[in-house]
Amino acid sequence: MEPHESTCRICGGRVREFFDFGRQPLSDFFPSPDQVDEEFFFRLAVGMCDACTMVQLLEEVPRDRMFRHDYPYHSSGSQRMREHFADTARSLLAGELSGEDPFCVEIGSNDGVMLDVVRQAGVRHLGVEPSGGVAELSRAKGIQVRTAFFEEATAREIADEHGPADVIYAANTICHIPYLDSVFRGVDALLAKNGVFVFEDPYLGDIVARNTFDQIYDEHFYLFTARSVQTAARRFGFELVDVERLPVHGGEVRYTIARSGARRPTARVGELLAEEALGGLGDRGTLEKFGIRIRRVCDDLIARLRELHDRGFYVVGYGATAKSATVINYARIGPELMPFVHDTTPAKVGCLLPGSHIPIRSADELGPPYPDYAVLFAWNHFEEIRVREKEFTDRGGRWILYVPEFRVV
Ligand code: DWN
Ligand code: SAH
Ligand code: ZN
Repeated sequence: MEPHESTCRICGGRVREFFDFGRQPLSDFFPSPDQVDEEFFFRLAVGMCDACTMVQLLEEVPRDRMFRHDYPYHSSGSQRMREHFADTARSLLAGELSGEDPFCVEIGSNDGVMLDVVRQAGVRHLGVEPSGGVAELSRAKGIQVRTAFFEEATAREIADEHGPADVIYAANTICHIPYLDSVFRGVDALLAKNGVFVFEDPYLGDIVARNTFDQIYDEHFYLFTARSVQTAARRFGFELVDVERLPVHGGEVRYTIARSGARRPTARVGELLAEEALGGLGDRGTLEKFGIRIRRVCDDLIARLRELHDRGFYVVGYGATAKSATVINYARIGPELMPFVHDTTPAKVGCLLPGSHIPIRSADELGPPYPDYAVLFAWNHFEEIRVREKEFTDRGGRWILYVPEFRVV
C-alpha cells in the first residue's frame, strides 16, 4: 500500500488521503506539568474511500488511550447543549418512546445530559459509557449506566439482560468509533424489530462549507454524509430513513436508521442526497480544494498572531476544546504567542494544552485586566460565550475567529 493510503474500515476499499495535519497529540489529554512525558502522538491524516465515499482518518488511535477514567469533556458544560439534549429527550419521549414500557439505550452518554430527562420521565434506559469518570457522574444522578465500549459483545449482553431497545441513540459518538461494523452488528442484536438507531455527528457538508477543519482530530474518526451513512447502513441490513440538520457544533446531521424494509424513508433523505451530489461532496476534487483552504487559514492565523504579538498586543485563547489541538499544533501556535487559554472546565484548569503546552487558566481569570484579543477555539459556543464574557468586549477586548476565515469581531 502507498504511504498515503489505507483500507476502508467499512467496505475494505482504498482510502486515499486528502489532507495531512502531521504529528498530533491526543486532543483530550491535558497533561499536568509533570505529565508532559506521557503524551501520545500519532499522524493525523484524513482521506476518502474510493468505493463507498466514507471520509475517515488513516491512522487509528487505540480507544483506551482516548476514553479513560479521566476523560475531561463534560457534555453539560454548555447551556445550549443542555437545552439541545433536553429537547432531544422530550421529542424521543413523545415519539419513539411513547409505546408500552419502552427501552432507550444511549451510546456515549457521558455525564448523562440527555438520559437524565429520560430517567425523570420514568422510562427504562441504559447509558453505555467507557469513560469511567463521566459515567460515575451520571450514575450519581440516578441514571443507569454501564461502563463499557459499545460493540457487538456489549450489545448482546444488554439484549440478554434487558430485552430489545426501542431507541438506540448516540450524539457525537458514532463518528468516534472506527469499528463501525461491530457497532452495526450490535445494533442488529439489540434493536427491536421496528426500533430506530438515531445518531448525530458533525456533518461533512457543513465542515467543508464552513471550513471547520478543526472538527478533524483523533476522536473524530469518521466525517459522515447521508451518502456514506446510507451505504454503510445497507451493508449491515439497515436503511437510512430520515435525516435532520442540526445547528449545534457548527452543523450536524441526525441520522435515523431502521431495519431494511421496516420503514419508508422520508423525502428529506433524497433531498439531502441530491444536495450532496450537487455540491460534489463525494468528489476528491472538493476535498482537495478544502485542503488548500485549511492550509491557507492556518498560515493566515499564525501570521496575524505574530503580527499582533510584534505590535505589542496581548492575545489569549478561549476554550480548551479538543478541536483546538488540531489548529494549534498544525499552525504551531505556542505559549510565546499565546501565553494562556481560558476555559470553564475545572478538570482542565491548571493543566496544559496537548502538544503546545500552553497553560490553561480558568475563564474567571480572563480579566480584569482583560487581554486585547481572545482567539475563540470554542467557536461553536460563540453566542453563549459572548454573553458570559460580555465584560471582556465592553472593556474593548475583541474576539478572533478563524473559521471560516480569520476575522476580528
Ligand atoms: O465530539 C466531541 C464533542 C461533543 O465534545 C468530543 N470528541 C469532545 C468535545 O469536543 P470539544 O472539546 O471541541 O467540545 P466543545 O463543546 O466545543 O468544548 C467547549 C469547551 O469550552 C469546553 O472545554 C468548555 C469550554 N467553555 C468555556 O470555557 N466557556 C464552554 C462554554 C459554553 C463557556 O462559556
Ligand atoms: N454524547 C455526548 C458525549 C460526546 S463525547 C455529547 O454529545 O456531548 C464522546 C463520548 O463517547 C465520550 O464520552 C466517550 O467516552 C464515548 N465513547 C467513545 N467510544 C465509545 C464506545 N465505543 N461506546 C460508547 N461510548 C463511547
Ligand atoms: Zn469504503
